[in-house]
Amino acid sequence: VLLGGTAIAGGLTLPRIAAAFPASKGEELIHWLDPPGPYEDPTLTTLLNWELFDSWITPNEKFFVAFHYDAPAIDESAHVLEIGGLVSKPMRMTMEQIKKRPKKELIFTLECSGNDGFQWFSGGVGNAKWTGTPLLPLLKEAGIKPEGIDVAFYGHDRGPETIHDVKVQPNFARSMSVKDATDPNLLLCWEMNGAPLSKEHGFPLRLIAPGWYGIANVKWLERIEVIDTRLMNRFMGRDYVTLREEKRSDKTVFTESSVGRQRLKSQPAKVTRIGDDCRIYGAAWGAPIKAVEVRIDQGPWQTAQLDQSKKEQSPFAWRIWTLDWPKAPKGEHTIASRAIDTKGRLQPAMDDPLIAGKKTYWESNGQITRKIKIA
Ligand SMILES: Nc1nc2c(c(=O)[nH]1)N[C@H]1C(S)=C(S)[C@@H](COP(=O)(O)O)O[C@H]1N2
Ligand SMILES: [Mo]
Repeated sequence: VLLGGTAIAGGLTLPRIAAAFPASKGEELIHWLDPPGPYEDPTLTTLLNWELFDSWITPNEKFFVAFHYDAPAIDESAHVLEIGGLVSKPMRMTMEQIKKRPKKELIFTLECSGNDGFQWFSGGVGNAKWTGTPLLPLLKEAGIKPEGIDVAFYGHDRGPETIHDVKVQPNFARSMSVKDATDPNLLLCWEMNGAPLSKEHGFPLRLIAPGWYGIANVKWLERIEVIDTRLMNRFMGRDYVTLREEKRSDKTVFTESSVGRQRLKSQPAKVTRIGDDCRIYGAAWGAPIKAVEVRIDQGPWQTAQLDQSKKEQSPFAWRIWTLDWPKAPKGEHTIASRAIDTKGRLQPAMDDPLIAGKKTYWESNGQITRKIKIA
């Protein structure tokens, strides 16, 4: 019996599903043969364990944390957000004033741009409901002057940097063009999944920039400054730079671009079984998802089933997918996935020039292949 392209007959033990979670009764996890290695970076913590992936929303205590200097302890009652630089009306706002503004909720899958750039770095991604107030009306009140071309967002955190032999202690900062910074989806956020932001996730205030890699989502936000050049600090122009070798007719050129917008990606999260029937679970994000395809060993690309639960879909959130694998043969197998967005673009293969020619570890959105053994 073929139902919507998935072979599900009465004899199979895994029930057909509209929503991936919760698990069906009796489903057992099969561990991957290639788990990520132990963390090698103390500034990245709580990475998501994909084998335990069981909810669309990532609970706060399972949401990865990334920082570059430290996580400052900020007194909310003393915290002030400044909006300055090339604006007609510079502003200073207390948290109390900010929280009185119109509230907006948004579900956004935030991924660290280094995620999957190293064998040990997996699970630097999570999906949360962020609550705050839209940035755009504030920028309109402040009035960006016509000569402003970039909007810089400064965090409270700072640390030592050496730039051309000069030792300084700059604050963390990122910027966006005026066009990108005035996108109505940007939020000044103080709640994550209904709870106040934790110290690690940016208490008392952070920027949430849906559609952008983690780095753009400035935590411990204390100053927004409109400038007439582009901010070219460590997080825009030095460290967070993707270097690619590319072909231009008969020449090879090197391109260096600032890490910015999220890229289309998918991840095979885990495999479960009931008897001989297996189910592969995963997530896809980085762009509105049209489809996900899964390849077992060297077989054909099969269309995965996207989670149909209406409550678990949102334009900036990941989409959960499953592929049923009835009567999975015993032995070792590889499982790969690729996402296709609503514009028809395909997540690149590892040998696609975009990925193969990439020299730095940022923006590793190539197709991920995992290994498993069915006993
Ligand atoms: N002020 C500040 N904001 C920051 C960072 C930082 O070091 N300082 N790290 C960025 C990076 S690299 C990522 S991936 C995200 C991680 O957000 P999370 O810790 O809430 O998951 O925060 C971003 N915002
Ligand atoms: Mo990151």
